[in-house]
Amino acid sequence: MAINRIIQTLDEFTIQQLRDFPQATGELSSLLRDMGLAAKRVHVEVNKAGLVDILGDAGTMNVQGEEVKKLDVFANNQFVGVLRHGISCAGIGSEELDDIVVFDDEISNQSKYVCLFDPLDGSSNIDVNVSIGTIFSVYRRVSELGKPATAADFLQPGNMQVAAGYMIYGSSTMMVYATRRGVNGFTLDQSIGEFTLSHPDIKCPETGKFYSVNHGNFFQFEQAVKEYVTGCQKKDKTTGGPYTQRYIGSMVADVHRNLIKGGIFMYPGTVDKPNGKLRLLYECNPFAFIVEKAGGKATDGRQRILDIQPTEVHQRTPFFIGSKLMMDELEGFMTGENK
Ligand code: P6P
Repeated sequence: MAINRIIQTLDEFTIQQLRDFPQATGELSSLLRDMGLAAKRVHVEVNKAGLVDILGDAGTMNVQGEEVKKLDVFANNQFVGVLRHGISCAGIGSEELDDIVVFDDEISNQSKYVCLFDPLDGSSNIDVNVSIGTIFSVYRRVSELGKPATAADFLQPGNMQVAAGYMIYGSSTMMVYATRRGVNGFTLDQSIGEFTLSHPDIKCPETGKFYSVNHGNFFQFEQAVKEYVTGCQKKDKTTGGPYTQRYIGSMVADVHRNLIKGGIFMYPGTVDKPNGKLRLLYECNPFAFIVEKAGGKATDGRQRILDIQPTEVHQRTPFFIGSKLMMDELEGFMTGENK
């Protein structure tokens, strides 16, 4: 029996979206395709990383006589490059760069969007072959088209995102992104070099069995967080515990698993780092947008992540994200109801 399996590539999918929204200019679709192109280039290098001895370590020359860059610098250059030379982005903010980069050329100044990204999150895991990822966030500019982008374009609350996504470079390479129309996942088919739709209309299960947190920080958490984390480990009327603890130490891998299978990921504030470790603009906001579009929730422990008004590009926030019912359980502890 012939298998009628229509393989839709990322390009075909984004163009199809345009057919459904004739009034769209195509700039956002073009930006998403640009991100996919950069991700394919990063995929190639990340998958060679285990062969560093052949390529030479970062800072040395490879067989082509090119300087071998640290992979996160390489990844950053790929994403900056495709966006700078595209038609859809007026500027970027990156975890790798101290300040925003305004492209300020005639075409870019006419572009409607700006983009923030962490080009290679978890890169310290590369040399032990743990999945890593790219995380990105897209905003419509608030500054005047035709002129250079401004800082205000980048310091918008997460609820103003028009799209957000991530790539995970793991057992397979995937690109998952959300727009106001929902969340879709694409897996890189290396036989044709294209991202193909593999996870249409992703929904986060209302509850799950996984809780993800770095237990090494437990005694630094505030009391309510300690009580919730303890509640995750036992049969307790206030949680659906005992849950299974899964924490890879690579945010994209941990959040991706919990998005698909259900669960909660936490990076709480600690005594040493009251605002936690994770960055609001290019780590927490994108994932909060994606998980909320999939039916989950994301807070800083007290307020919705997407409602936080940013004040600077690299600011950090405590971060709790995942299945709705598990997030509601946590909220019960944070408000004192689940005493
Ligand atoms: P810790 C990776 O360095 C990262 O930014 C996230 O990907 C990950 O979730 C977190 O840090 C892990 O931090 O302190 O638990 O090692």
